Amino acid sequence: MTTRREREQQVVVEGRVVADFGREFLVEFPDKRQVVCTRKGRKQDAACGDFVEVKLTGAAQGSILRVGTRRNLLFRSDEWREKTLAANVDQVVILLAPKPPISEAFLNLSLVACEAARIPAVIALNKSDLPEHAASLVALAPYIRIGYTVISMSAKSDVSPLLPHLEGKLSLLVGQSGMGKSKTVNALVMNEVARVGELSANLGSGTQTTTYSRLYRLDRDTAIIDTPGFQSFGLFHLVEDQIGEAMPEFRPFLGTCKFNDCAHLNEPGCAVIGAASAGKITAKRLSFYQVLIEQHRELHEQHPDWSRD
Ligand SMILES: Nc1nc2c(ncn2[C@@H]2O[C@H](COP(=O)(O)OP(=O)(O)OP(=O)(O)O)[C@@H](O)[C@H]2O)c(=O)[nH]1
Ligand SMILES: [Mg+2]
Ligand SMILES: [Zn+2]
Repeated sequence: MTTRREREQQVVVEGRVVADFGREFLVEFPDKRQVVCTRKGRKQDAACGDFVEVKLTGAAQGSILRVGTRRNLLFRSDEWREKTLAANVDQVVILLAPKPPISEAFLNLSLVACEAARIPAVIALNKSDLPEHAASLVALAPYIRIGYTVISMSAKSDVSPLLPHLEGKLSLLVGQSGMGKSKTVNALVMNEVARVGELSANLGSGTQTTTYSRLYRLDRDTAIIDTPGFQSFGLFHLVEDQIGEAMPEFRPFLGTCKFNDCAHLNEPGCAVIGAASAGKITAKRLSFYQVLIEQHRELHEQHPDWSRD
C-alpha cells in the first residue's frame, strides 16, 4: 500500500528545460523523454538550461513545481521588463556578421551582460564567405587585445573554427536577427533542425526568424542553445559599479582614481580616463561606457521606484 503522499511523490521527476516557448517549456528527463510543461502558478521564471522538478499531469504533459538553484543566469532588461535568456551555461557565443553590418553597441552591451553574469564570452564573426568579412574582422582586433577570443567562421561553408571552442560545453548563442545563429546550429547538428530566415526584403512577414530558445545536443557532453535575435541588450538591472567592473581593460585602474566614487565620466584624477589618454583603453570603449552610464542614470531617474526584487 502506498500513501497518498508517496503516490504524489512518484510523479515528480527531475529534468532540464530544453526549450522555452514563453508560456510553456519543453523539459527533457534523463531517459531522453520530453514533456511539454507549464509553470505552476503564474510565474514564468524558468529558462532554457534550468534544472527543474516536474509533476507529470499526463503522458506528455507536466507542470514545473520548482526551478533548481542556478549556477548562472543571463538576462536582459529595460525599464519595463526582464527577459531571461538561459541558465546554467558554460559560455556565451556572440554571433556577429558583416552583413547586416556589425553593431559595436550590441557587441559591447552583450559583453557587459556576460561579464556581469560571470559567464565567459567568445565573439564569432560569421559569414566569412562574404567579401565584407575581412574589414569587419579588422574592426574586431581591439577586442582580441582586451583578451576576448574572436573566431572567424561561415555557417554556410565552414563552421569548423567554432568546434574546438564548443567541445564539452553548453554554449548559448546570442546575436541580432539575421546573423546566422540558426544556420550555425543546423551546420553543427548537420541537419535542418532550426529554421533559418531568408534576408530577402520581398519575403516580408515570411521570414523564418527564430521565436523561441532551444537547446540542441551535438554530442554526449556538448550542446548549444539557439535564441531569437533581438536588437538591443538592455542592462537596466545592473548597478553602475557593475558596468565599470564588466569592462575587463578598466579593471587594473579601478580603485586607483583620485575620488573613491569616481564614475570615470570627467572627474579630475580619473585613472580610467588617464589610461585611455595613454592608449591603454580605446576611446571607443571609454565612450561606450560613458554613454551607457549617462543613459543608465537618466533611465533610473525616470523610474526611481524600480528595485532589483
Ligand atoms: N553568406 C552567408 N549567409 C549566411 C551565413 N550564415 C547565415 N546566413 C544567412 O543569413 C540569414 C539569416 O540566418 P539565420 O540563421 O536565420 O539567422 P538568425 O541569427 O538565426 O536570425 P533570427 O532567428 O532572426 O535571430 C539567412 O539568409 C542565412 O542563409 C553564412 O555563413 N554566409
Ligand atoms: Mg534564428
Ligand atoms: Zn575614474
